[in-house]
Amino acid sequence: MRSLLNPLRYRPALRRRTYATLGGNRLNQFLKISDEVRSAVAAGKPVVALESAIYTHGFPHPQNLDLARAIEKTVRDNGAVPATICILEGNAVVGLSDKELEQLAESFGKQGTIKVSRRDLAYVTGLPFVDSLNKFVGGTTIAGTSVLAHMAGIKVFATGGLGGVHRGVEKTMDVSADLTELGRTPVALICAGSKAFLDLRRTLEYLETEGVYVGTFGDRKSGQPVQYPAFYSRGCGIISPSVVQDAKEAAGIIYASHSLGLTSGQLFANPIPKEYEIPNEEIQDIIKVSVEAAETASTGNDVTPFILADILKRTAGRSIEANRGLIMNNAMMGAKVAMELAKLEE
Ligand code: PSU
Ligand code: MN
Repeated sequence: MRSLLNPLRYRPALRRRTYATLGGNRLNQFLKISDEVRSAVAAGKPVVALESAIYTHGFPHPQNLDLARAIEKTVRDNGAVPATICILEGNAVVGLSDKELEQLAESFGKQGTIKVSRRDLAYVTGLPFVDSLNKFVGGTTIAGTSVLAHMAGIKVFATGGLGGVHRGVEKTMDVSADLTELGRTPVALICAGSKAFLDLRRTLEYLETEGVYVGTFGDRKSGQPVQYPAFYSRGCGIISPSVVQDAKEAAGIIYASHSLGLTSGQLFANPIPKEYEIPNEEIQDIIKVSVEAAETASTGNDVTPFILADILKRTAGRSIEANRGLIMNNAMMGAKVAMELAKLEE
C-alpha cells in the first residue's frame, strides 16, 4: 500500500532519466544551481535572488548588462552572494557566470526570448528536454523567480517593481501572478512597491487576501503615517499596512514566518531614494496615455512589458535613472536583510 503513495514507482521512465544520472536530486535535471550559490545556501550564508525579466523585457541591451553587473556588485559589496535567476538553453539557472549574464542580456527583444512566470516553467524546460532544438532563453518575472529561488533554498529576493492588479480588472481580470506567488511561496521580496499604472488599492487588497505580509521601510517612531510606495514615487496616498524600521526588523519577521511554518511570502517595500524620485503628479499623465495605448495594442503577458516600454519612451532618460537608483537601493537592502536573517539562523 505504501508504494502506491510513491508516484515514482509508477513512472519508471521518469525515474531512469532523472535519478540515474543525477545523484538522486531529481530537481537537477531541470534546475542548475551554481556552485557558489549552492555552497552559500548550504553554509547558511546570505544569498539574494535577482530576477531577469527586467533584462529580457525591460532594459535594452547593452544597458541591461551594465545594470545586471552593477546589481550583482552591489549585493556583493554589501556582504551577500547574488543569485540571478533565468532560463538558459532549457534549464532553469540559479546563479550566473559573467558569460551567462552576457548571453541573457543579449537575448533582449529577440525572437525566442520568453517572459517566464510560474505557468511557463514546465514549458520552457520540458520542451527542450524532448526536443533539443527548442533552446529558449527566458527572463523570469517575480513570480517565476520566486518559485526557483525557493527550490534553491534562497529566502530573500530583491528587485525593482512588483506586478499587481491592473486598472480595469473588472473587465480584463488581469491580476499579476506575482501576487498569487507571494501568497504561496515563502520568499521575502524587497522592491520599490508597484508602478502607479496599476490599481494600487486593489493590489494591496489582493495581497491581504493572499495572506502576504506587507511592510514599508520607514520611521515608525516619528508618528507620521508611512505610505506604500509607487516605484517612481515615495508614496501613493495609501497607508502601508505596517512599517519596518530597518533590515534587522525585516529579518525578524522573515525568521518568525519560517519558524511558524507559514508557506506565504513577505513583501518589504523600500521607497525610492529622494534624489531619484519623480513626483506622482508628474508621472500620472504619462501613465494615463500609456495605459490607454496598451488597451488596444497588447494582451495577456504582453500588457506589462508594453506599458513599461511606453512609459520609458515617454519619460526619456529620467525614468531610467530613477529605475537604476531604486534597484541599487533594493539590492543593498536585500543584502542587509539576508545578512541579518543569516545571523538569526546561526
Ligand atoms: N513592474 C515594473 N518593472 C518590471 C516588472 C513589473 O515596474 O520589470 C516586471 C517584473 O518582472 C514583474 C512582471 O514580475 O513585470 C510582472 O508582469 P505581469 O504583470 O505580466 O505579471
Ligand atoms: Mn497580466
